[in-house]
Amino acid sequence: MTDTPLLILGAAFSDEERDRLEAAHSAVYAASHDDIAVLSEDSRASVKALAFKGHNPLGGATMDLLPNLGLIANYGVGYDAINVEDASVRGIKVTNTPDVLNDDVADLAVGMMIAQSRNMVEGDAWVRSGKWATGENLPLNRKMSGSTVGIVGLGRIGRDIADRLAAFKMDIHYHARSEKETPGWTFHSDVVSLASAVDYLVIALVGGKATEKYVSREAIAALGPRGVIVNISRGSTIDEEALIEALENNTIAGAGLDVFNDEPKVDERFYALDNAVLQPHQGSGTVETRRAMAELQLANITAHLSGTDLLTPVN
Ligand code: 8YV
Repeated sequence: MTDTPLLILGAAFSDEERDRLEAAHSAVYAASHDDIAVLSEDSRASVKALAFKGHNPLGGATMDLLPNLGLIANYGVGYDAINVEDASVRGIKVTNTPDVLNDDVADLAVGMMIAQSRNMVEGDAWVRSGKWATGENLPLNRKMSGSTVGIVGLGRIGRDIADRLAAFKMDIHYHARSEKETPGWTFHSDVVSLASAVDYLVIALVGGKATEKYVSREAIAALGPRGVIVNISRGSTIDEEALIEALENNTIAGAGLDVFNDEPKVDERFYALDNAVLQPHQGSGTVETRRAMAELQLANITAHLSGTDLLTPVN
């Protein structure tokens, strides 16, 4: 009888992350659903917990290969890749890694806003190309401090972004399911109204079906020619076709984007846009935070396997 209570699923795991999980629990690794399907019945039956990383969909068909699975521990706060409903009906718990990444994601959102407004990408190239040395100055750009920002989704990460921007003396507007206790900040019950009131629109929504194209073509149009869109959530939360068109036609001023539909195969039209700062979904990508996420994932797995309370359950 095999005794490998942990299945590590996802090619996204680094060697170090896999080693740490394997050092804590006897484990078997699979890059994908198909790799699980070819494991012996005995091996599949011994799996009680699954460590998941990545954005490939994980649904009931995979869960059904593992008859004794009790936990799916996600590496990441967003768990839109996991079909939680399928897990719940099978009595499988799901956990994620909230909070430990808020600072990094909020930092990157603000960093992209400044980089876009102050034309930092071109500024860097300007110095390196020697243009500055020959006396040519970078064209003047745009002041960010003191302007108006709209946060779409005032959850934990949205809140951390807003707190940072308040220190930049920005006028904070937001849209959320309900009005929050945030004196001085302006609530909007819909995204179009929010977009029409602000210079910067920062998307901090959860992913998944319910928020698909939540920032619509109409909202992008409402932002207007001085508008800058920043997205650190999921590519799916905005109408990407409308966003590309708006950036190409300069009907908005620019964007700072860490997430895309179909990433990492980013729509190639983005490559030509000099009004957009593009990042490779690296919001949580610091050594410190990725370590904290890995530790929280492992702590949930250990809790499940030792029969104690899960730290961060989502169902
Ligand atoms: C990913 C993220 O988890 O936490 C999230 O929701 O999007 C990221 O931190 C990370 O890219 C690993 O897949």
